[in-house]
Formats: sequence, structure tokens, C-alpha cells
Amino acid sequence: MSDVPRSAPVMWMRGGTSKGGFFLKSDLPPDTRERDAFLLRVMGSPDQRQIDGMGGADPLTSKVAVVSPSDRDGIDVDYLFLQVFVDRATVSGTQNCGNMLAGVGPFAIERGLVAPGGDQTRVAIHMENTGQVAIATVETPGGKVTYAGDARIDGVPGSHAPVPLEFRDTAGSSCGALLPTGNAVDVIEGVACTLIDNGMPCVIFRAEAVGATGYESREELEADGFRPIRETIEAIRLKAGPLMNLGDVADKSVPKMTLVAPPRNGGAVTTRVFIPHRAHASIGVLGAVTVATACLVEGSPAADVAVVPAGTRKLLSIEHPSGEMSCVLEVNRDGEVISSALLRTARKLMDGIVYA
Ligand code: NQM
Repeated sequence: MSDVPRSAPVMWMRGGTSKGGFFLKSDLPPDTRERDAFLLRVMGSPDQRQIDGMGGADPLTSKVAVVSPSDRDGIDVDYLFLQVFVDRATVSGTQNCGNMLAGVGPFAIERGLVAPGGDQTRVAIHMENTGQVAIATVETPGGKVTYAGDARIDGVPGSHAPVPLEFRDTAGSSCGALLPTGNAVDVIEGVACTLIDNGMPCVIFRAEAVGATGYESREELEADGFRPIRETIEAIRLKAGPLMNLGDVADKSVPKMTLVAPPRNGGAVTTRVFIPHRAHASIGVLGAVTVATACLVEGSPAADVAVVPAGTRKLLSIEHPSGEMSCVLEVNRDGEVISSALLRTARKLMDGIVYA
């Protein structure tokens, strides 16, 4: 491990409802094993408390974005998301993160990878984890990134500059097809599930099918009394993984296990998500896009409980434990989702050198 660097330049940022380290690819070791060893030390993993590192003892705050200039046509930067596990010596690139994505545009402009283009700067981002493209619009009044503004997102106190994100062609990002089994419903461990991927592999089932209500708090979902339900959910996940073309998912952070119930606050659907072993405090961005898409799949558990607006441009408010996330889906004549858009915010927290 003598080649593992002792330090690297980093920007620590909140992206949406997640938080982590943003690195230029050129500041990290090119060798994946050395890079991962470095990042584990930076975060303080494996350790439940991550006491010897920067991680926040939660998968949502133990995240890394690796950003580099792109040589792809029409693309500004490449973004690789890495989940640094809290309690395991694992760094995984098997999933995207649409929340950390919200920080990528501002970071790329601040580091000089993208020139600001007037009061708003459009940044085209290639998401390396799944090979898809996202467009972020960053507020750059007077040619400088600002994080201050009036946009609010649930799960984050206060208001900040808006960072709208748009996605296209996210169906089958990791599983090869929107519905990798070809079915709207597969029954696993006696539970009717939709195995679906519109940017994030998710297994979606009615909360009541596993003995939950779907309105639990994050604490209730993680309490000891909920353990038998969590065990059923994990048994479903381990069987769903190979069916979704994800192979053995025992050590993977996908698929996300998503409980759905009828909306309670005027939204389209209520969700509770295991990512996959901790309960999400809200919901992931591409996770929300995937649930919203599932609400349009006829005969699926999500469609059964959802309230879906008419029209080809649909605003679906996805309720979650700390509020809601509004997704705008654009649908073609065949009812297929062709694009999605969401509002996020981001904030620069520190810029400096991190030590491993
Ligand atoms: O689904 C957490 C998050 C995420 C992922 C997770 C995400 C997404 O909230 O695009 O953002 O599901 O592990 O950061």
C-alpha cells in the first residue's frame, strides 16, 4: 500500500440530500485498488462511526464523485460515482447517484473544467456508472457559481440556488431493460414486485405485502421491531438481483428496495426505501424517477396505489419520510417515459486537502 497517496485536493459538498467528497480524477491514483484504499481511509471505513475519517456514519454521507473533462461529443465532463460503504471495506461503482450529481456541475465550473456561460451555465454530464447523460443547469451570475438562492428541497433546511437536472434514455441503465424480466409483476417470496430500472434498479412492492404501512419514519424502519420485515425484504432482494441481470447482489448497493403505499399529502405515491440495508432518509433522485415510472406500469403494485395525472408531461410528487420529491416525466404516445427532470440544490462546504 506504499503507493496509496497520503493526501489529495478535494471539495466537500452537499449534493441534494447527500454529502461527500468531489475529486478531480487526475488527483486520485489511476489504479482502482489504490484509489479505493485511499478513499476508504479518507472516509474512515470500515467503521460504524467512521470516527477516523470524513464519512458521516451513514451511506448518504459516505459518497464520492470523481470528475474529469470529457472527450465525448457534446459532453462537458465525465462523472463517476463511488459509494464508500460505512461498515465494510468496499467501494462500489455499481450505482449512480443523482443527488451527488447536483454538485458535479458547480464543481466542474469551480475547477475550471467548464467555462461559465452567462447567468446560467448548462453542464452536460456523462454518468460513467451507467453510460448515460444528465444535463445540469447551474446558477452563475456574473460568471461565478452561486449556491445562494430561493429553491427549497425536502430533507435540506433553508433555501439555495436551484440546480435543475434532466435525464434522457435512462431506461435499463444497469439492468439492460426497463423491466428486465419483461413482466410488470414478479412474485418473489410470495410478494408481488415490479423489477424495474429507469436510472436506478429498484424492486417495488406494496408496503402492506410485507407487513408494513409505508408511512413509517426512518427510525421505525431501522428499529429492532422491524427486523423480521427487513429480513423478508433482504430475501426478496437476493432473489431479485440475478433476475434483474445484476448477478449476486449480496455485496452490492442495488437493487433499492422500495415500499409503496397510497399518497397521504396530495402526491402521487408514498415511498419508503432501503438502500439496501439502511432506510433512506428521503429517496434517491434516480430512485424517484424509477418509482414515478413504475406508477405508469399498468397492473404493477405502484400503479395500484398511485394517483397519476393525465397528459404527456406529468408531474408526479413522490412522497418520502422527509417530504416529497417532484419528478416531471415526459411520456410518448406509447406511454413510454422518454425524459425526466427534477429540482435539486447543492452547496460547497469546504475546499482543501484531505489526508488519508
Ligand atoms: O437514486 C442513495 C441518494 C441515493 C441515490 C441511494 C440517488 C439516486 O439519495 O439517484 O441519489 O439510493 O443509495 O443520494
